[in-house]
Amino acid sequence: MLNFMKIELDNNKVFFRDENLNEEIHPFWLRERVENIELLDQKTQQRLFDPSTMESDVIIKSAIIEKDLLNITFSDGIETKIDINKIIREFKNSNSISKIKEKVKWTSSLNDVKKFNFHETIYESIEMHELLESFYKYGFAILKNVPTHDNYLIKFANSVGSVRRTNFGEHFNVSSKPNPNDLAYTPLPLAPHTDNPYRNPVPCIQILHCIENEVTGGLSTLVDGYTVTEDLKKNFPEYYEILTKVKVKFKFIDKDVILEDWSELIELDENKNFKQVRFSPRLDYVPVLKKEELDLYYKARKKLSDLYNSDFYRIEFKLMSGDLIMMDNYRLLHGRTEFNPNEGKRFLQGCYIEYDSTDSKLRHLQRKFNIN
Ligand SMILES: O=C(O)CCC(=O)C(=O)O
Ligand SMILES: [Fe+2]
Repeated sequence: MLNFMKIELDNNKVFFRDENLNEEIHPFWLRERVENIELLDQKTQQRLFDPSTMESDVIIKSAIIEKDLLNITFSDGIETKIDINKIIREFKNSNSISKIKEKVKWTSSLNDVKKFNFHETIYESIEMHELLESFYKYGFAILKNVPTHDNYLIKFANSVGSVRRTNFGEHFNVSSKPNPNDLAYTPLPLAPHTDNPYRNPVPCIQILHCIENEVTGGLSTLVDGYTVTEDLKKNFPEYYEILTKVKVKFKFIDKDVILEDWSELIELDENKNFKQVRFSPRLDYVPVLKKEELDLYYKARKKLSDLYNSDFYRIEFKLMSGDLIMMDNYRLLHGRTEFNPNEGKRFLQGCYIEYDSTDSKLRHLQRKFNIN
């Protein structure tokens, strides 16, 4: 698509053109993008002038195109060369990683997801790019042989993003303990859920690192909330409709905190596309709606729960000591099967990171390895 678009000149005016489009580019829009050494700090790529203080009535005195460069002289005397591909990319509003981030739907038959092997220099390697690419495709990635000493999880998390601290701490220790403030800290089974739906914003990515696992149960489970959402939309449109409309309250309490947030179980973006799922039936409270509406809501939530809990969508695997899993908490649901703590230790460490720094890491690796 990008290739068909052209920048053309007409009477000292600059146009975006393709077979359906003939749009003049505002001269000031171009003037804001000058990259001359005295106007743009070459290291930071930040402007050394402030366009918000300037009049926007600048015009183009002369313009020519030479290969991929647009040479312009503006009426305020500034002469510049602007990379045409850069402006076309901006016009298309193309995000450098949006293609990589396209989701691949999966169900229990998923079996070809590559697992990665940790080494000390992985963070700046092409493998890390591959890992993040796979993470965005499937919503999770597994790395083996990650050091299990000294909360290494935090070093990992801060090397691919930055840790989002919560009331559970910078990281949390998942093991069966006395007086737990969350069912995660018991040997009970955990049905597929998303974490921290009561937080605003909800932490984007959860990392779980297995330190020890000596029990036969305690298998990790994952479900692709994106696949389930799309299937629900196709097969049960009425249920999809109400679950994307009704906001419910999610609430977490312990002796120090009362966290609350309201959201739909399936949240859509401004284009009505999938944005995020939240599901944690231990913590959700639907408001008092009309009885008929609630009737539909409860049926819809039951269907959603049946789908999330069905064998058809769930993968199950055992995390071994050193295994680290990164999961998209806006897309995937995770859980675990029951285990018997008398069989031995099961100890995971967990933390959260945000998308922005992980996106940044992906762009950085893309630039470093010249990947388009
Ligand atoms: O024990 C597990 O495998 C997962 C526990 C859990 O859901 C969590 O830590 O968020
Ligand atoms: Fe969880």
